[in-house]
Amino acid sequence: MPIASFHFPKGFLWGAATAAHQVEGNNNNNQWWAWEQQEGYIVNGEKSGLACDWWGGRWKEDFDHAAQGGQNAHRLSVEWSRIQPAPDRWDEDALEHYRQMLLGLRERGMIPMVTLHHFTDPLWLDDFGGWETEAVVPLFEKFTRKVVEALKDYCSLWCTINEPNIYALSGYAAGAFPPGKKDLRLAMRVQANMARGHAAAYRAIHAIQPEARVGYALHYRPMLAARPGFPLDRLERNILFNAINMAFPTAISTGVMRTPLGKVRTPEAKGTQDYLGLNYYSVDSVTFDLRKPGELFGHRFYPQGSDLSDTGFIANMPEGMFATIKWAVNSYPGLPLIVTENGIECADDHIRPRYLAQHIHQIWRAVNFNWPVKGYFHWSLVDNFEWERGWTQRFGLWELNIRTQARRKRPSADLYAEICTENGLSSEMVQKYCPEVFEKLFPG
Ligand code: IFM
Repeated sequence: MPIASFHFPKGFLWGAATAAHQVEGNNNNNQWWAWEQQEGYIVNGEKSGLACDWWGGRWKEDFDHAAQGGQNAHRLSVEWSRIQPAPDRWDEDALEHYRQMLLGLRERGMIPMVTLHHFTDPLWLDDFGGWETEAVVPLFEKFTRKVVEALKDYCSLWCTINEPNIYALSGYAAGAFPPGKKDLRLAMRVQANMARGHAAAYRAIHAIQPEARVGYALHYRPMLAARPGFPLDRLERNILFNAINMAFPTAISTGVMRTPLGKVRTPEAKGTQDYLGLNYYSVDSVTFDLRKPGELFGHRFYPQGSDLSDTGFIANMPEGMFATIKWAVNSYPGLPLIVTENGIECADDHIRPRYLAQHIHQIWRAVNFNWPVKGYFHWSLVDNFEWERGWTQRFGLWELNIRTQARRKRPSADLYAEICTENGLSSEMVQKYCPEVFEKLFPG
């Protein structure tokens, strides 16, 4: 058996990612909570409820687990509706709560990365149109200023908006997220306003904290034409690829958002990124499908025989991680990259160890080309509320019993702890946790 290891550069960030609404519990003043109370939107009618009870203090236990597992960073988000419960009111206690959490990370030797917007909006914002109008831009900037002033002593790594493409497309084109609209033109307008909000936040953060590093997290989906010899599949692949992956990044890099419905000017957004956050999960196969006008005539699926997660939501396709990083390097030469999310849902942990090892291996390949990947945040630290899929998806390194709030460590948590502690992945680890992929990673 070869004895080898894939080492990462000194100072590489190893952590997990979480989001306020998914872990805090009782976040009852935002649009997602309201959506959950209505019938028919969430699988099995499930609700976020107490979530992982972080607001009740259980973040301490979870941060202990992360720190004991060798993680040196953690990505979390703050909840706008807690901090600004009404347009004319700030909740200083909520800000103090977040200060304690960031201090808690620092005390445990972990660098905080704070996301300002992760899918949720205060109800008051939602009431007058959320991100549908440009009026949101100064409001988001004001919120950002308040948060950064309050937390700047503990955090200098900021993510303005998580997955603006998913927020806009799921809420305004597919209708699976609130407000459940199906209007592609509106989805593009929402994304443009998010680019403007991001730009305003970027400048506000730098004005308060010149040394800050500010970016956003893009959900990037590599795509393949299902039948490469069939021109309509190739065309469709390009249409969906551009619609899903490219609108927001073009707004930020060029100041012009390129969408399937035309261009939108966002000049203020040009150049507003100090790093790019990449959320990578899987690769889609695409066919042209006349029956799907609402999805721009495209059907996305995983090919037969894919290594699928419990509910088929994610296929283990590690080469897509390398492709994602390569796309970012080619698109934005020299821009630092952070893998801000990557993970798989699996309650009994039979697939996660190989998913983890194979994806870390692909990141190592990228790092070996001297590509500037600075960190990796696993989604997620502990099972949490998975939006329209409720509690049916278990993404945690740690299992959560929703009824008792008890946590139980999955074997993947031990594997990830060894990776974080060693700053690399070794053949012994693969042999111990996922021998089934040993030959793939260490060909004899
Ligand atoms: O849980 C989500 C997260 O909120 C955003 N990125 C994808 C994750 C898994 O679906």
